[in-house]
Amino acid sequence: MRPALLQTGPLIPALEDRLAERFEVTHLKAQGDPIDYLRREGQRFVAIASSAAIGFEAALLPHLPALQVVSHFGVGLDRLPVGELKARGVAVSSTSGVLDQCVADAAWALLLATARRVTQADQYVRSGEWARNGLNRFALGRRVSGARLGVVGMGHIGQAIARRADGFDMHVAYHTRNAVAGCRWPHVPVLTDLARQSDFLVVITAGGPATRHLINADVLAALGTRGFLVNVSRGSVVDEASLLAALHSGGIAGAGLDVFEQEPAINEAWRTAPNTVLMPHAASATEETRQAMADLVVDNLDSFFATGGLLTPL
Ligand code: 8YV
Repeated sequence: MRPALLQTGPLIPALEDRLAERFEVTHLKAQGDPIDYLRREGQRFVAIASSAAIGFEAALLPHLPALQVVSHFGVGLDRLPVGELKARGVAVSSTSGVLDQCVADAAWALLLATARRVTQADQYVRSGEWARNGLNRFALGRRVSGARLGVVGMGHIGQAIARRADGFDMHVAYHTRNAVAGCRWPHVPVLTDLARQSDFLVVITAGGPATRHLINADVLAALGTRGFLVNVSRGSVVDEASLLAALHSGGIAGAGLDVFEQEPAINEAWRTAPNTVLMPHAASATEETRQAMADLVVDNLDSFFATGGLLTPL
């Protein structure tokens, strides 16, 4: 009999197919109240396939006494009860390493699109305004090459974002709680100082309680009227009310956002927010990276059940 695996949210079809070849898969979301369901059936499950967007609550764990392994689709751990899983001796893997480059690319897509007003330019052409009024009515963008880039968070993705700035002859600095050993860019211990000295502030720090509203009104004021914010980390890291206020008042120049405090039903106010480019939490959503993530979720499970070890453990 195939081992029982609990899937906590939707995954890409290619991954669901491969899981179904190996496991007897149950979709938790289709079972009504999750605790009621797990009270009855939870003792069967030896594995979980979770995803960074959905995750699951620590309250499920007492009802999963046979759980041995969690293979997580994504790198964000803010919706995963990692401490409780470890305390129960459950092995946990993420898709660390395979999505860094595409998330870094997406940060740059947002940065460039925001500074050079790509979505507004597209609309200017499509609407016929260009033909009617020429280019003079199209508000000028801002120069990226040679500008100052501040990176908040300097893990693998932060470093991939910073490396790309070499091609734009930019001046890079970063903020983390502690300086990252061996990092070639200057560390700025106080976030408002980094914001003050940045034209573009890109946020790629972990989510969770420790970073909640790290980007607040003070940081946005320090970034200033000519500064742009890009967030490819977690919506919780940015105080959206302060960001919306700063965008409407011209307190900052613009923002490129892949993530929001509420997803996918984002605050309605974003629909009319000026100088913003929005993405649907899709920074890692390329064919290549999603395939690599899917493969790694399965390969981690295969490895665990063959050897007891994971390929990319937490
Ligand atoms: C996930 C992400 O792909 O890895 C993460 O933490 O946020 C994304 O890369 C997305 O959440 C799908 O679950």
